[in-house]
Amino acid sequence: MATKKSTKYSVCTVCDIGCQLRTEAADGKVSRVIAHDNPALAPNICYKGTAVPLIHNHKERLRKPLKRVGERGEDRWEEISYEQAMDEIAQKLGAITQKYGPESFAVSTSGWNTQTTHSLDRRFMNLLGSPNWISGVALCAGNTAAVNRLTYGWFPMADFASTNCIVLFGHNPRKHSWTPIYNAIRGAKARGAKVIVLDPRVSDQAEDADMHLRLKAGTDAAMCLGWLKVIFDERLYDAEFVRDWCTGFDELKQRVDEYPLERVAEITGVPADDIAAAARLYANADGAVIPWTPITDQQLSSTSAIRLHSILRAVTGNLDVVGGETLGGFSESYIPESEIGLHERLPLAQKEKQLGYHDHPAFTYRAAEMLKEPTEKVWGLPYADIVMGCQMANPTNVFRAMATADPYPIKAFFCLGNNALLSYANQHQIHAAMQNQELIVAHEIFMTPTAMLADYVLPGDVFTERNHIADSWSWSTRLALSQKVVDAPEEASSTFQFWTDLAHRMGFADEFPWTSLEDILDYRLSRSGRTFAQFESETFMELAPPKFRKYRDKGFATPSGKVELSSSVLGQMGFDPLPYYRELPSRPEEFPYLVFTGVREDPFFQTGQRNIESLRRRMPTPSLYLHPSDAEKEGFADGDWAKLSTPQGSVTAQIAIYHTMKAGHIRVPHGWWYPELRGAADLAGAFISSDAVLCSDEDEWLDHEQGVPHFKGFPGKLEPTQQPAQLTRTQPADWQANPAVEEHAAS
Ligand SMILES: Nc1nc2c(c(=O)[nH]1)N[C@H]1C(S)=C(S)[C@@H](COP(=O)(O)OP(=O)(O)OC[C@H]3O[C@@H](n4cnc5c(=O)[nH]c(N)nc54)[C@H](O)[C@@H]3O)O[C@H]1N2
Ligand SMILES: Nc1nc2c(c(=O)[nH]1)N[C@H]1C(S)=C(S)[C@@H](COP(=O)(O)OP(=O)(O)OC[C@H]3O[C@@H](n4cnc5c(=O)[nH]c(N)nc54)[C@H](O)[C@@H]3O)O[C@H]1N2
Ligand code: SF4
Ligand SMILES: [Mo]
Repeated sequence: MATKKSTKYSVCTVCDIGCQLRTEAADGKVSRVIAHDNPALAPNICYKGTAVPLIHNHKERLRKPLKRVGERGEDRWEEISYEQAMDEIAQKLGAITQKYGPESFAVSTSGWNTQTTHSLDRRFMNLLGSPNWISGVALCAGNTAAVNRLTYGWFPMADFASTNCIVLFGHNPRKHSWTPIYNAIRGAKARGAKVIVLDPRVSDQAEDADMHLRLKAGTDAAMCLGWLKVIFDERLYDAEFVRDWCTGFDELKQRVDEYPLERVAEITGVPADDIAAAARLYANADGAVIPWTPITDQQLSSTSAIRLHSILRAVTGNLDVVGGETLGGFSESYIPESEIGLHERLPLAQKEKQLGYHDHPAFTYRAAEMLKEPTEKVWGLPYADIVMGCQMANPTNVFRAMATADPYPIKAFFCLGNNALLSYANQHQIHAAMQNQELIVAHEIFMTPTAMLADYVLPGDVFTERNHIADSWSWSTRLALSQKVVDAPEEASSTFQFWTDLAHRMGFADEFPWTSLEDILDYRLSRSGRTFAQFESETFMELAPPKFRKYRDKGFATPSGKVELSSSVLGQMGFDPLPYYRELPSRPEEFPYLVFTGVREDPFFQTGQRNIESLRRRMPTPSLYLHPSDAEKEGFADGDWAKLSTPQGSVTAQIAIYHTMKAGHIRVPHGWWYPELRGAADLAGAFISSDAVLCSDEDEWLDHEQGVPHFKGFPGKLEPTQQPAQLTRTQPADWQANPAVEEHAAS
């Protein structure tokens, strides 16, 4: 029989950078992922992307809605129909919000993999009355976006194409990790751009950087204050821009004077001369960028560190200029999610109940309300969900409320495309929080540890099964076409469908008029006079031509209309309006190491893909990186099993000795669980090696302003241990025959 083949344009959602590529299908199944046919986009593809047929056609992919029959977390289910599941979910959510108030409903999601939510989650929650939406973006670009707004009203995008200097604070894009950014950095270097890397380790980017400063983990804010000291003392700043467009320069200068280079050298462990040389290289470049980095959004001094990046961009004249960092604004041809979310419909009294609003408000509605007027004046809409992140609840506060009902109960928790149990700090608390729920719904493509804790697990569709136009959640104005190439499993849904069907069952039908994904895409394109079908037939990518120095027309979207070196919003919320460096809490003697999470693993995205055999073969078990001198001191050889403990908890993994590690530091990987242990270990081994077990969410370990946990240098110690008995199963042979899953499938 002849094979029926088709090839479509796709935006890959295996990771969150969204490469544009092409997908082929044969006989109704995704068969191959290949590079884009546009030469500029063709290099943007990695081996996780090419593994998509293995992921989307995987035998363990969820295909039927499941309802819990055993105890919560026991992983015993019955299949039910989608319609039945949605009826029951709506009825239960209605009863819970009736009893405890709408704020007792919380949602955790990420958004880039589910892709087609179109902010209907926020819309539904805002109409229902719940402000308690959290996301992985609270520890990633979303919170960085929110904090950037405090200084100049938007979240800028680095102009890699024209820049002459790139400063990477830890950020380490590689061939198989955020490939488009890796390619953009390579392109800039080939043009002669300089690269400065600040990383305790000799990372891939550090290896061939022009300068590498090996700072102690967690000291980025102090490093930036040192750079500013040099820039101010040597008058390397853009005096005209500072005079005309910045507030608070004198106060900032006074603060910076508290950080002479000797002090900064002492804090960071980097010689003063190197700090000065790097600051000069950055400030003197004709067009320099500090691209977004996750390092500073997961630190004790996170708000200050992110603000300091913003301040460096501004005072060196790199804001909204060619080769610097551009402020994009909303797309004019695609209705932004910020508008669809209907944030103005949530009453202030409900916004004030948002968890985190009072104690850690920087990315909550509290800051958003203060930025509302200037945002509308400059960018045309009052609420800006940049990278989805600017009016979120605080995850730690949410999990605490779920576990303890303090300050009020949260009793319904929905998790969509997010493995929440492993994806925030203090996994034991998240577990207790989930155990204390009356209703948990997971929308997933695989049975994750988080989904195992749910009452209902709904199978999601994947990007090869749906039409979409990907924007970058208002970070840039790029619009990219993603086409459906095969049908989704019959009982699978998109998140668009899920929220629409729930809203229709709960009395909001009028506010959810869109009947299909194509229908809402038509709506979102309507201001540019096109339909999805037209867009699809003529465009694979659209990017509004950049305009520079736009602030000359309407100012910056801050209360003063200027770049606020001293932040009026932080000041009004009762925080230090100026950036500072906060010392780590003192370390108990028995914990001699600084532990940091991260160094993303090439074969996996975050907590995903451990069940994809071709990817897992590249990294069968998790490793703790250690410097040779520390390994010798502790008596470890490469490959030994070790227990890593912090005051918060312990995990087990294998020692990997690297001369590129910084002595005194241990790296713990993020997101490990063992899909092959389903049925053989509690929650598929979710507590054996997961970094979230180690990270504290006690107040002394949280950034003050945002309440984000410190992932970059917390106290730890190592002990030798045996390979956990369960992990002897983590061999490729076992992945083929997984008795737990097969038994389950048979039952
Ligand atoms: N402890 C700790 N927490 C962290 C971090 C850390 O280093 N340590 N890192 C933080 C960072 S930087 C980020 S970006 C976030 C990431 O947080 P998440 O985005 O939640 O990351 P993943 O672990 O990839 O979880 C995504 C889940 O979505 C599912 N999925 C994939 N595609 C689809 C789809 O199309 N539909 C549906 N319904 N589901 C899908 C996957 O199976 C997976 O379980 O985590 C943050 N949290
Ligand atoms: N293959 C693959 N690619 C990915 C991901 C993935 O899971 N897999 N995840 C994606 C996501 S969501 C993100 S957020 C990015 C994250 O990826 P990156 O931005 O590259 O960040 P990490 O890998 O967490 O850490 C990068 C570097 O930070 C250094 N570092 C640790 N602590 C500190 C510190 O306190 N200060 C400084 N300056 N450096 C420090 C580490 O030594 C490490 O070399 O990767 C993206 N790309
Ligand atoms: S870097 Fe790889 S996994 Fe990420 S979007 Fe691109 S192809 Fe997909
Ligand atoms: Mo991230």
